[in-house]
Amino acid sequence: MSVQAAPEAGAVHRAGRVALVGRPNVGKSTLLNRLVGCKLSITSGRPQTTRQRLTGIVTRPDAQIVFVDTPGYQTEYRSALNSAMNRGVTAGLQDVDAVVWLVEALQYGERDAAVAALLAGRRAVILAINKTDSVRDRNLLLPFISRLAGLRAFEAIIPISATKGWQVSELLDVIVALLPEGPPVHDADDITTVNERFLAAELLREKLFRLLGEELPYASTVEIDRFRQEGGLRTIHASIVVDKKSQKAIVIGKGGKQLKTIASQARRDMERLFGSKVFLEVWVKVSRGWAESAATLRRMGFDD
Ligand SMILES: Nc1nc2c(ncn2[C@@H]2O[C@H](COP(=O)(O)OP(=O)(O)OP(=O)(O)O)[C@@H](O)[C@H]2O)c(=O)[nH]1
Ligand SMILES: [Mg+2]
Repeated sequence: MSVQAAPEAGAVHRAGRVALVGRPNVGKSTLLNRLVGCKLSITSGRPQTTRQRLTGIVTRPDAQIVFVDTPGYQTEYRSALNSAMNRGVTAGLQDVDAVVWLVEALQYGERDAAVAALLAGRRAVILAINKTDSVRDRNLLLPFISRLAGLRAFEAIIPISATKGWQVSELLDVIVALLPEGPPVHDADDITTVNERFLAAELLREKLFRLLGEELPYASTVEIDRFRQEGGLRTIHASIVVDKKSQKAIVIGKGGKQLKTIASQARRDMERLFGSKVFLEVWVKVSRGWAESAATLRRMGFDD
């Protein structure tokens, strides 16, 4: 935890909410983690990893920013879950002071254009061109930026790399300048407004996205059945919920090996984030059609 310098007397302090939006897989959650300085939001090489909004708080002497990581905006509706995820993007755009729209360097397509349409008429939009570290021919970057600059008005266009941290502090400075003056709302040590129960479910869900193949991550979710904190130990009972019996067998793996790997990697992440020992028990449950069930989605916290 960093020690915050006391604000100078008479110095301007800014505070506000800022949404991170973009098509799936552009690096919104990676950027949120980079901004906050710890692994808070789950990430994977697969699209649609983030399903529900999550906040990350950045506090510095002159500003406090609440970043809202949103699900990747989708143009295909495959299930009630997908629709709920898109509603989450729209809800995430409400009551924000600025928006950071992420696109991937040299990769502007139809799904990005759908995000542009979503942002039509909005002010205080910053364009962050991410993954510039993977651009081999740097000469291609400038024409790409010029092309995007013609799309709409931007407060700034900043090429960044969320994984390398390139130009992220410059991005932060531009964001801060757009925020209204106001006092900090959260404690300097707070890094999020979501609870640990949600974070624990997410860290376990990340392992499904990272360790399981093909459709399985999309056919599964995680529910926390028990979350207890006693002194320096958190006891967490979680269920991985899948759609079919055959999927349950894959998650468990031969002799339970796969499930063991999933659980131990998730536990390590939880211990790092919570700064305590974690006792994690994981079950696998079959719940047919969970991604289509409004009641199940509501129970999972899709409240919009
Ligand atoms: N090379 C490179 N890869 C990146 C960068 N930022 C993110 N990635 C990778 O892109 C993939 C997607 O990152 P996420 O942060 O999960 O993307 P997201 O936009 O949150 O995705 P959804 O939640 O699915 O919408 C991961 O494999 C990241 O490691 C970057 O700056 N450079
Ligand atoms: Mg994400």
